[in-house]
Amino acid sequence: MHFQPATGVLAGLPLLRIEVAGPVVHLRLHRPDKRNALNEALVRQLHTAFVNLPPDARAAVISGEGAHFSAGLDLSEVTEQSVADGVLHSRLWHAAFDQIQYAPVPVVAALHGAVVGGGLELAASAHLRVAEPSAFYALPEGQRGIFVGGGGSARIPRLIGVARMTDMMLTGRVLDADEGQAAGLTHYLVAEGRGLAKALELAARVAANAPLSNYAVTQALPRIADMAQSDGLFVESLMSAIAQGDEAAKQRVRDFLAKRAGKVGKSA
Ligand code: 1HE
Repeated sequence: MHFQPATGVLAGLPLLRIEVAGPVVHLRLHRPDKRNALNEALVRQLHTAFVNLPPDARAAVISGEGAHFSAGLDLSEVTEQSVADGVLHSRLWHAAFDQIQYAPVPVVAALHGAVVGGGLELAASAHLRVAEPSAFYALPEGQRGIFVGGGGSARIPRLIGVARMTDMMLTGRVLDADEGQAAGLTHYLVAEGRGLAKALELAARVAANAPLSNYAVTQALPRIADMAQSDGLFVESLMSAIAQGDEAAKQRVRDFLAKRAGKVGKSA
């Protein structure tokens, strides 16, 4: 894949390095001296980036520069915060991470080193997670006297369950990359140094799907899972009919019937 620096709004976000290769956008957290700790500026820049993805983007990858994905909340910014500021600060994170979860395109996170606190909340807002063996996961909020504020209480239990998250927060338990994979935090565990390449490969594969079908998976699927079954089944029927009615779906089905498309497990 041949990456070029992003242009326009995406080029003016100094705490992110954003590059584009065809339909894939790669956003790299770029605060390695602070272990990609998420200060307010970086959270705002993530929001701006995901609001302004190029119209022809079909998938995005988030990674972290340096030895760690992210050390979470920038603790230097919280010491003097009032209660009211704290609520607004958390809502800012929610806006940014919602923009990732509900982005127009699927998002893959490439994880290595520390994926802790708000860093894990950020990773949980992506749709696919790839880890290297150096990755470790923790929620040190309990030890710091605070609580998750970046959507973690809503998203992380949906990945690993309330019981595991309770353990991580009460005891400070750190999961290594194998434990994170077994618990369901990550989808893929690859060799050290291969995480970004795997994430980009997955993004390219996802980008080749029909966009509306991807949109249904990332937007409708988690919402249906939150609904009562009869409501979910009705929404499924609507989403399915909408996706099926799209020309991209019709063309793909015609291609399969004409033996121009790959069989399951094989490319065309
Ligand atoms: C930071 C932060 C940070 C590093 N805020 N400055 N997150 C945490 O509790 C994790 C705290 N960080 C660590 O445990 C370690 O830094 C790491 C295990 C991630 C990495 O260790 P290491 O040895 O590679 O780096 P370091 O020497 O600890 O840190 C390098 C610099 O980054 C140093 O600054 P310097 O000016 O002395 O060079 C650190 O102070 C700085 N740094 N992490 C601020 N987090 C929306 S609610 C979310 C709530 C949370 O995320 S709570 C979890 C917070």
